[in-house]
Amino acid sequence: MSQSTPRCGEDPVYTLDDLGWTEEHESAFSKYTGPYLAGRVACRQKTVWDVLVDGGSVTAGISGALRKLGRFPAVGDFVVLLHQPEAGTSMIVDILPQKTRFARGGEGGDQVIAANIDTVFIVTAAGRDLNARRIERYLALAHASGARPVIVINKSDLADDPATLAAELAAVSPGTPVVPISAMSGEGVDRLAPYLSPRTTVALIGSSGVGKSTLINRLMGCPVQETSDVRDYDERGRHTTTVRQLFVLEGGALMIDNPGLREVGIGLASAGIAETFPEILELAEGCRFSDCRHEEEPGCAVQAAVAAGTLPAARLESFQRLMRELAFEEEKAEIGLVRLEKKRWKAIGKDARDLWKIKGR
Ligand SMILES: Nc1nc2c(ncn2[C@@H]2O[C@H](COP(=O)(O)OP(=O)(O)OP(=O)(O)O)[C@@H](O)[C@H]2O)c(=O)[nH]1
Ligand SMILES: [Mg+2]
Ligand SMILES: [Zn+2]
Repeated sequence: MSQSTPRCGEDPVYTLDDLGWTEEHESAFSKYTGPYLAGRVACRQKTVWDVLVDGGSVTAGISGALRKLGRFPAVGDFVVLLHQPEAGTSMIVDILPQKTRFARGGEGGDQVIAANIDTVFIVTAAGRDLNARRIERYLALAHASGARPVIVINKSDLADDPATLAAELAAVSPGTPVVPISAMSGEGVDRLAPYLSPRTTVALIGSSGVGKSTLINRLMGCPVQETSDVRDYDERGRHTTTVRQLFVLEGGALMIDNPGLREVGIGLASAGIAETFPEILELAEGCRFSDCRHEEEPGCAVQAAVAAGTLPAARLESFQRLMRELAFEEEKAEIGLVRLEKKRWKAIGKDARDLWKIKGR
């Protein structure tokens, strides 16, 4: 038994029903007879999955067949486990049909990063984070996933007039609920109740530092997630949460905390960079190396623009600072994704527009 989904006090004990199991899952699972268990993925750590099962949780690997097919279970997936208690191990052998999925594009096609989400809380914070264009992109992502979006304006305690902020955002997203709250003080959090009925799954997305984990802690009724303060000089977060994880809230809803920006956010972050530094990305098309970091590489068109005085050096510095923060050890891979994700966002944006047309907006 693992400690994957902590709850204050005793170890959690849930039934499959508590975890959102439905008749569809039951019928898909009915073909398995023998030493099989059903469960829901709470957390993935590279090659090991924490799976909540009836009455506890297990840590499991995946079968060679799934691996070969590139079918890696995502947080929120309902899975079939081959339970081998004598060996003390469990192995995921199947993924049950998904109701919704969050995916990001990649060379090998879509990679599912979270599954079976009913509602997405797009969490933003009063202050610097609040950005209508970013929210539009999060909305497009939510629409593409099949989940229903709700915009949560956190840190409303810091706003002079939270109602005006809410009205502004309501204007960019007709039809999407906008709920100002303070996760810290608890003010307004009860207005989230309509989206938190037992057994429904909510995912939190939003930039680092907006208070996603603080909200989880409040809704859990005790601290399960680490949080840390934002940086004074630009109000950005410190990427405190590093793995995606599903929690069962006090009220019975299931909630997935996500790392801000850096992971779910690869796409979001990259799109944010594309939006914030369009002239640098355009210049970068002229660099000799496609993974040019615009430092000391030969044939760098961005450095050339700085030298020619057409690009302020300070712009390049802030671009590089942001890229360094995003990149960590996966630096090159992630920078390579910028272009890829830019394309993908265009595609998602189009899908979302089509959707809105269908709905007559
Ligand atoms: N004033 C105020 N501060 C808040 C509120 N909610 C969270 N914070 C603070 O914002 C900071 C960041 O909160 P986190 O919960 O760690 O943010 P996060 O979105 O989980 O960030 P990552 O895990 O890095 O993605 C912490 O210092 C919190 O105390 C709020 O409602 N009001
Ligand atoms: Mg967090
Ligand atoms: Zn360059």
